[in-house]
Amino acid sequence: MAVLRLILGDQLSPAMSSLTDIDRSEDVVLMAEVMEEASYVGHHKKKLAFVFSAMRHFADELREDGVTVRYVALDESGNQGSLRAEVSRALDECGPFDRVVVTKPGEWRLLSDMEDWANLFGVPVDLRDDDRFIASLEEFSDWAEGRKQLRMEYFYREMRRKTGLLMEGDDPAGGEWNYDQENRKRLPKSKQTPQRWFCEPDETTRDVLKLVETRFADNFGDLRPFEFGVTRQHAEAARDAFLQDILPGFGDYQDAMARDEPWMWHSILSLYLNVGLLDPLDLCARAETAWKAGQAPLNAVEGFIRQILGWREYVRGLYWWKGPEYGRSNFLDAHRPLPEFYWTGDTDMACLADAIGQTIRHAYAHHIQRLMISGNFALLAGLSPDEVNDWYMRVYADAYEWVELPNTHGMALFADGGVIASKPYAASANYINKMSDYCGGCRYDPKTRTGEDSCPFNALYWDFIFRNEARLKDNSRMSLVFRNAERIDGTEREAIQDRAQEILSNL
Ligand code: FAD
Ligand code: DLZ
Ligand code: SF4
Repeated sequence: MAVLRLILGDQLSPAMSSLTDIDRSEDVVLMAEVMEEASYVGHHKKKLAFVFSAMRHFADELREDGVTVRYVALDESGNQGSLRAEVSRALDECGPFDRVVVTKPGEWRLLSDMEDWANLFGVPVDLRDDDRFIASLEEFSDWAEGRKQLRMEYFYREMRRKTGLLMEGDDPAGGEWNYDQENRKRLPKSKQTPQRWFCEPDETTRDVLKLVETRFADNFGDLRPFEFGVTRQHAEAARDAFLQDILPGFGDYQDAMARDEPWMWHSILSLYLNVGLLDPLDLCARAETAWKAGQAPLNAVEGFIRQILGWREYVRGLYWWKGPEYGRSNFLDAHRPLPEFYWTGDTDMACLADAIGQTIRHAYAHHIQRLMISGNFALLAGLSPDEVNDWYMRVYADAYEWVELPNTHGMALFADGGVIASKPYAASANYINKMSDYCGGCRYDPKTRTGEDSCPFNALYWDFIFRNEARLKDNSRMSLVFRNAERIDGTEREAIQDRAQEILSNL
């Protein structure tokens, strides 16, 4: 008998486990734009347009391949508003079906809902593993089980061995596993950033833009200009342009930031990877080929592959391994509400204004901006992890909880007490000044920590260290910081704390 197969908005790949055994003569694929998914967080307008348009194009791709697709658009009359209710309606209206097949979603929220569907509908629901990742969840838990520390670097080495990527026999290519020391250059004044691949909206995207404009007018962010690709061909064109022109500089400027330079040498491919328009292993293999062909240096290619084969796989494994409780910890007891400028970019702090401004415009900030600007400020100011997680879920086009939560909760906020990071990524203006040109044009002085012109990151940094001494003192990686803190005499300490209080109360 026929099977109803549900495809979610971030499952846009013909190789989904839910499609492998499809019978084109009788099965139906259901895809539905629903308010529940569009509003469980208030997504950036560009993310909504990207997901809906990519879903519509993927439905066409399946139809061209002979698949029967039932596509429910958001503004279609009769839209039931949730995936659950749309599955129920499809069972009634297009059946009979002897079962529902779906690949597991990328969030605990939706997975626990789906686990009730068989009872609710009275038909078996086959929830299949998502095998678009390089490591299975079993492989991750086998690796993680019993370990005292879950450092990404060791997981990454396992992944290199498993895939053979950048390996010479049993050894890493070039003799080192990690070339990060070579990847910390500041952007020289004379250096031009490369041109990027962007795309004009087609008719389908134009319809979606009108829909988002009317139905989500109050959501965060600018909708236009809308320049993301929305099909597999687009994603592949963006990938090829990156591999050819930009990958060679990826390593050198991986940690650099510059005003009005949102992209630097980053790939802008996470949104395509996360919805299934690109395959992570294939992308890594293509980067390796570029190195073998002499088109990109090893430090760039290793750095890029590590982000995908290492970080992306690691955070996904960790999200599922730690369970739904992971996001509830608050190790640093941080409760301050998110300041208004996170929504508007309206602040005199030039680094934050730049990172948040481009987030509003592009639904994008690169990793160092997310970690060391908006994330670092949230950490130092003791912002509530719930509010910060919610912000990161709302503002980026690539945000899905399996990848957002470990990065924000664990890496940026240290709210998990050190599951992911061996110490908090706390930094003063010194780091930002070293890695960017932000401070040059800022109203604040990056060199001072007290006084009304002193950079807020400085007083907040030391206040963070003083305030969290009891929690962090036993961390051996913090010992140098605490030795430096001891050298700050009582009067100076008081002045720093007063300045921090002043900044915090003006937030
Ligand atoms: P590049 O710098 O070109 O990196 C190449 C690819 O590696 C990315 O496309 C991405 O797939 C992967 N990658 C790189 N770093 C990470 C990482 N730390 N974790 C997982 N994958 C990584 N990434 C998301 O995809 N979605 C999120 O919601 C998200 N939230 C984040 C929140 C915070 C606080 C931080 C610090 C990082 C977050 N990241 C998230 C990771 C990273 O910042 C983005 O993947 C990256 O900025 C996307 O831009 P890009 O494609 O140009 O990446
Ligand atoms: C992100 C998103 C949005 C905005 N809308 C839809 C939708 O209308 N229908 C759908 O099937 N999926 C959507 N998605 C993606 C889901 O939210 C995503 O599958 C889950 O969060 C699990 O990762
Ligand atoms: Fe940011 Fe401080 Fe530098 Fe201004 S001085 S750009 S606030 S780090």
